[in-house]
Amino acid sequence: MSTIPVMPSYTETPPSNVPLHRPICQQLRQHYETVRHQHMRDMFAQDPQRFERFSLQLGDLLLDYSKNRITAETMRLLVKLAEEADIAGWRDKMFNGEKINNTENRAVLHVALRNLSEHPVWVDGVDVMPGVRAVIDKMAVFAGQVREGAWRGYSGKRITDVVNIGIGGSDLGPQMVYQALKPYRHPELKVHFISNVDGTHAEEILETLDPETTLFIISSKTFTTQETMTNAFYAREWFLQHAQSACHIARHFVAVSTNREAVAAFGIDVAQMFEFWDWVGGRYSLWSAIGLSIVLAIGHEHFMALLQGAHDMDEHFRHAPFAQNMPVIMALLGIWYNNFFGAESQVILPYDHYLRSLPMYLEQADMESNGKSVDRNGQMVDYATGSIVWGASGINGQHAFYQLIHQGTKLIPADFIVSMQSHSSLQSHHDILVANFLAQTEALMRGRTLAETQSGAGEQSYLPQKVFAGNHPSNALLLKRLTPHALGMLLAAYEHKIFVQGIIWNLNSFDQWGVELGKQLAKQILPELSVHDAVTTHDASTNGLINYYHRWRKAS
Ligand code: G6Q
Repeated sequence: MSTIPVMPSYTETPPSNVPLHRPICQQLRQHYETVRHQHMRDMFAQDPQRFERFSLQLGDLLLDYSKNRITAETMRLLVKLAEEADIAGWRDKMFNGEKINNTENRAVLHVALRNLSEHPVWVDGVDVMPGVRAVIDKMAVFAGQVREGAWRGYSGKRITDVVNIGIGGSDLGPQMVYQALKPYRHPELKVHFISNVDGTHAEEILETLDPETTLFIISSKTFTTQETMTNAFYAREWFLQHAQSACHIARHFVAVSTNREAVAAFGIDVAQMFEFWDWVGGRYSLWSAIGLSIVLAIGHEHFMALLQGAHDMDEHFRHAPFAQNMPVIMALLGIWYNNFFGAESQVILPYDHYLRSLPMYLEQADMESNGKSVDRNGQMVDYATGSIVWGASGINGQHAFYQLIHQGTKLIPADFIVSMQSHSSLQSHHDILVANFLAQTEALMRGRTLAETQSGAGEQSYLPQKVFAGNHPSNALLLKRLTPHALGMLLAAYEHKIFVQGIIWNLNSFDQWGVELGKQLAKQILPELSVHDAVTTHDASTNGLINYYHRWRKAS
């Protein structure tokens, strides 16, 4: 039974490096006191095997975590922390379909969506795998027809454009994967994504499209999300203005949802609905029918390779010992900085143009999952939980925000994600890209001492400004090539990293009550925007802003 949490006073400094209450944390804290004074430059000098010791290769994915402020003892203690938190037990509960999302009484089974083994997965005594396979088959058949031109628009023309209308988890994943796997796309089928309820988003996209050759996917788990439904109704209206008859909707609108009734009420035949289930969380749903736009773009076989990559990572996560377990290691390093060094954020730096949306995707995956201050038992936590996750294309960031990572006052652990082989034929461009990634991780780790600065060719003035302390931690995640399989592995590694951290922090990573309040208030405020009289029912600021909007709304 949950108890009412004691609300924290936000005038106090929020928890940053308050230790976790696990027995091993006492030792970890003592250990931290020695490690915090050590410089990675010296650690590398003392141990020529450091790269071999602290790197892990899994298929076409290499994790080098040697440029972290850790020793062998750090990893030993952190692995004990994972054991004490019973990561293995919770992991098994997840894979076995137990309802670990306690506040919504749901299983958490995105892993079942990519379970390419023969093993059943049970939820409430029912094996979910036949249903999962049936939807994959249905997507394959439909996507095949559209891609081959067998599925035609109402006037007989082939489909050239697909528009995914969805938001949050029903948008960010498919959009990121569509961008990442550009080289695998069908040459004559473009996918567009409408998420924003700012009307310019829908207008800008639709004005470039021909209703006779456009297919809409309305992607919404609930089929009630205000932004998505507003855009979906607008798209239907736009389409009907041209097509004139509602009987043509069947060739141009399909739905991805768990809500049959709402899909039917919208006017889409449920035979054209691609189903998924309440045990798939929105931000974990790209592997489900929410990935329909991906299947249309890259085809069934490449989609299966994406699932296979994720499944391979799932198997690794399930079976590898913690000390050689990629997601577990990534999670423990995050805990080390978050809960012992007091780091507040983590930066994601892809060195691959096609992965430029990955930071945004991981922002949601991580922060919506672990951005919580009440634990799974309803108690207020007194330690730091989810990090602020941010980032952008690494090479562009070098010319923008890296200054703060190198010489600011914050400790910001970085994940560098790099493809060894480019999809571009411009090898010399790629060499420059890789050289920059290497230079940055080396510079972050080594820094530049006063002596090195003095002996440099540059001016001898302003030496304090030119010295770099270094000792900034980073991981390097190297993909041999950005293929569907490698992308599947990478994304699943991050998902499990988030899971492990959530367990260590004793959180339910799979609910998101924090997003509900804003949604409810927006629904209350909406009718107030079009009334004639001044609004007085809110606080002075909100009233003032609503009434200011009234003025300009009338004027426009
Ligand atoms: C994800 C979140 C959220 C959700 C969107 C869209 O985990 O719950 O981002 O995906 O709010 O919801 P619908 O798919 O129900 O429209």
